[in-house]
Amino acid sequence: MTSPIRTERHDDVLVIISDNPPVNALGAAVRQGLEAAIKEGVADASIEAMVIRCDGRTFFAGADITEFGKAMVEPGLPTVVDMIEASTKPVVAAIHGTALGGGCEVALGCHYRVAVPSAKLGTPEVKLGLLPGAGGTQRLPRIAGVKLALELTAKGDPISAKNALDAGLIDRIVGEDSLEADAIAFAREIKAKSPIPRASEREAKADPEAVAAFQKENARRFRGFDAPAANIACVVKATEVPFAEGIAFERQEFMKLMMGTQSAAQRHIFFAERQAAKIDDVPADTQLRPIKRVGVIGAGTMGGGISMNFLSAGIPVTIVEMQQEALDRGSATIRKNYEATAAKGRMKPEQVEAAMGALTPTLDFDALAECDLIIEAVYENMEVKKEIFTRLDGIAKPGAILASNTSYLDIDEIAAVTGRPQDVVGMHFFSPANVMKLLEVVRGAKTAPDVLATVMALAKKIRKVAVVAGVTYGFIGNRMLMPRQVEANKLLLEGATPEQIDRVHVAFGMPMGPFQMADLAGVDIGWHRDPNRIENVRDALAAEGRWGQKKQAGFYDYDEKRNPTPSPRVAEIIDEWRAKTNTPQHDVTDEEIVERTLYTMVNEGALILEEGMAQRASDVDVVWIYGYGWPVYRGGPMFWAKSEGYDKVVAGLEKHGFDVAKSLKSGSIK
Ligand code: 3H9
Repeated sequence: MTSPIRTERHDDVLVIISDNPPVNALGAAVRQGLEAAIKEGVADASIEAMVIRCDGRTFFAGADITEFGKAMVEPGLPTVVDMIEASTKPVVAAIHGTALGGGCEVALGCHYRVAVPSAKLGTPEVKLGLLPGAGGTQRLPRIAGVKLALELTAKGDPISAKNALDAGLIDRIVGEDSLEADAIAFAREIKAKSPIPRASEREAKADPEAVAAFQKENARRFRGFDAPAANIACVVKATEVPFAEGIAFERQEFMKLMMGTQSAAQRHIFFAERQAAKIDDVPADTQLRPIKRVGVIGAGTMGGGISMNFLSAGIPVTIVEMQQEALDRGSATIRKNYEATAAKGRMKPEQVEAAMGALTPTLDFDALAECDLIIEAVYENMEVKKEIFTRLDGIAKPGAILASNTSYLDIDEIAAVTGRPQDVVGMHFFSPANVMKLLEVVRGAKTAPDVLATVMALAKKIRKVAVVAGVTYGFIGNRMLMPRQVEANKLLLEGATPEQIDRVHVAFGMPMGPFQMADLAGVDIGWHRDPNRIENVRDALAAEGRWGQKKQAGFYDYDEKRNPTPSPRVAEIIDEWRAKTNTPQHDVTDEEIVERTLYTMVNEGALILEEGMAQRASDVDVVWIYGYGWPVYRGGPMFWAKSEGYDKVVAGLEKHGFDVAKSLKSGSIK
């Protein structure tokens, strides 16, 4: 097999080039090639400096994650990085694309770094439940200081070339289209400089105040995760002990994380997210339909949020409403949201104007005729949706994709009112639609493969994680939410409190429990608004005006800052309902809450898979991670069930008399 590493001589400079598509991951062959190339450069008397660069779309994007958990093939990445640093001739990293993780560590092992303006550098290992394990935690604080090292390692977000230059992480920004030539010229400038700067020989200055401030600032973000604390500990260690000792500590912490369940879960999600984009019976090279303009019907919260996704990606949007007032309100909300983003410095004023300039608000339904994709985002009512799709069928251009944002309703029934059911698909965005990353793409019985492929590709463009779901009530996410809701309500009557149930969910790692979620979304949602028809605790709360946070009263009482406290009135209402329904009480344990509200979701997920309503278990996991805030360190409900042990989950379900899905019982979930 030919090596992915080749060398080219430019008189006194040896250029070492990696060509390992798609992202130049540092697999065994790349590491072996790098080792050999450095040896070649050091041994050759005519070579005075070396440049390392990559072909293709990016500099090394990190260690090869597919090798994790398998036997290590020598040389390991730490050895390669040390060897680069130990070179007696200066080595320059020439960076384009993203120098991530092990890729960034290779660059830190080099004596100098140059990058094109569009390049990014980062150590995202923490997002895989890991830490930079090839010397990154020890070299970063030595080169760029403790503060930036903490930001990069414990949060994992990359920084731009400009910021890297300001922080001393790179030495020069070079021409976007002349990386190699500029890197060679740079190598010639520094080749005679002595001594060769080696990160391991520098000192990392302690900054306990910065560490304390960083921990405090990010406590919420890090809650439940093991890896951020390990990253912080390694960076602090760099300021306390000699380099070699720091490296030994880094290795020990890296191995601990690598063997743990959190990293396994986070790596599972990394691949699950990418796998979700693939549709088993739709070839990857399916010809896509061009989407130059998107139409959105409904300028409410959902329609506005959906529109923002496309506007932000530079795709013009025509938004249609029935009343001028609603249209104006919708457009104003979009502007307000963009301006709020700009105020936080995350958007430039001209970008706000560009996005708003691409928005065409109109009352004229016929204006949708020029759109290539039209998304209906009106309220959940089948008759209304059918009427809209009948009208759309009459005006949309041939080949336009007609999508509904319904969260529950039958896409096939909607498609059937059109003469083009092959062009109809569900696009279920999650609220707030401009923020939440999940998109459920609902495949109808007749949805054409190229429609699916186009929507999946578009999802990536608007930075969503898309998952294909079949036509089933609530699709994947909301269908699994239902058993959780039913059981949580029953548990209230049987003796649990909203606080206990929510506490168990938050301790598990969910952003909030079912009752906190009800209060946030609105207890009145789904209520029939008939004060004479009160069928459960929730109706009773709604009938009393306890609609949740917006009324400062729901399952909890709230102060003006929306801090919740347990409500004596809610306890009374629950008591009344216990009496009314003659529900016997017992001591509800936390374990029972887990079994009845979380295991039941797993069971529903298994049924969804058995019915073919999701393609694979990892898709179900992606839905829950990106749509509902399931803790990523538990890898999604199906991964979690597997790591808990299917037997344990089955026993927990059977204990409470649930019918267990066949595939869960036999452990054959895929
Ligand atoms: C590490 O470095 C540990 C060290 O500190 C210590 C070692 C001792 N390995 O995302 P895309 C695949 S940990 C293997 O769709 P994009 C990916 O699965 C690593 N495969 O493209 C996909 O495959 P497929 C730290 C990888 O342009 C294909 O490449 N580094 C790796 O949207 C295309 O990926 C990271 O965590 C990998 N490292 O985004 C960076 N990376 O086509 C992880 C990607 O079969 N990578 N693949 O589905 C990324 O963030 C993005 O892939 C990147 C490109 C931004 C680079």
